Amino acid sequence: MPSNPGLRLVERDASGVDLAFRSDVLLGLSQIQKAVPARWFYDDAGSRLFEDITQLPEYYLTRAETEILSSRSAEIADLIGRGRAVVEFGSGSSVKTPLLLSAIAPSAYVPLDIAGDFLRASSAALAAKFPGLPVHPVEADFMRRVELPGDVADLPKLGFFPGSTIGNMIAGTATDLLRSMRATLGEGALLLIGMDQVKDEGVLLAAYDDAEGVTAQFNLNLLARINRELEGDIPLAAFAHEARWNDAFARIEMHLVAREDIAFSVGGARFAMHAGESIHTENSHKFTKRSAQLLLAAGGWEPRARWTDEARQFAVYLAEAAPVRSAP
Ligand code: AVI
Repeated sequence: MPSNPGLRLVERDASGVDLAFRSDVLLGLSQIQKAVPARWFYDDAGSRLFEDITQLPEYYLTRAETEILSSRSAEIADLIGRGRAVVEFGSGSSVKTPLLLSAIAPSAYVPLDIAGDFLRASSAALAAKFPGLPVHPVEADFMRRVELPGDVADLPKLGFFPGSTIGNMIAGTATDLLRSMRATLGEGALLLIGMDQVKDEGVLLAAYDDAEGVTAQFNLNLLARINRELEGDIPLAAFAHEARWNDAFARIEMHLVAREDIAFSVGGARFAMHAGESIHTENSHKFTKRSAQLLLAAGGWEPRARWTDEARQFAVYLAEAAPVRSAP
């Protein structure tokens, strides 16, 4: 295994329990507003459910971003130029990544992901689609600076972070991530990033509470995972999925709301909830032109171009690593 300062191995106890998962859940359930970080949604079942979400009629994000990448590919390619090494933060989508790579003739592709199995499978699929393109998967936690493979060190870089995943972080974490990306990619780098837009509340609520109930299953799978992996006995039927618009923070919040007074245990610890109390499971921030610009600037990136889909629901930004300055 290559030495990599960004690498975070999954630490497990003797019975195979992921220690970070257990500590996040036990700590999160002990707070006054119970909360579990959204990154724990994505076990195998959760990842499959998320794929299903991206196909839902109400979940416009994936379609809108794909529309931008395909309809504006010539302009995007013109601004990026040829020969950059594309560094994708995440394992890569089977549709969006090939769209970008076919448009810009890159010199290499470097997907970064902490989930090694997923990373290897998606890298192999991509290498088969682009014979001749060097593919260097790196198993790493990209929330911190990652040392890229020597083969791409001297190439100009393009970071790619689609899907509006940046919206799943609160402002401080999102800023830290943008700064880590800048440190990973270095001087002269570009970043192509998807950011979902503030829009009609009804459209947003439907996207996170679909008629078929797939998003509800995705949310409830977190409790099923806790029961499976952390010896929990949480009664799933006692919880209802709820999507809320938090206007002060311009974000959709997902909650699991107790339908009745309940008590349960996780990993030997006891918890109780009153009817109506919730576990906060996700934030999905939405951006305006100004708030997106401000966040990118705070993270050390200067926006160079912005594209939206026809219905103006979603935006893709191209930003350039800002020179390090000490004056305002
Ligand atoms: C991965 N992320 C950008 C999705 C979102 O829209 O915030 C996760 C998701 N949660 C519910 N539906 C989709």
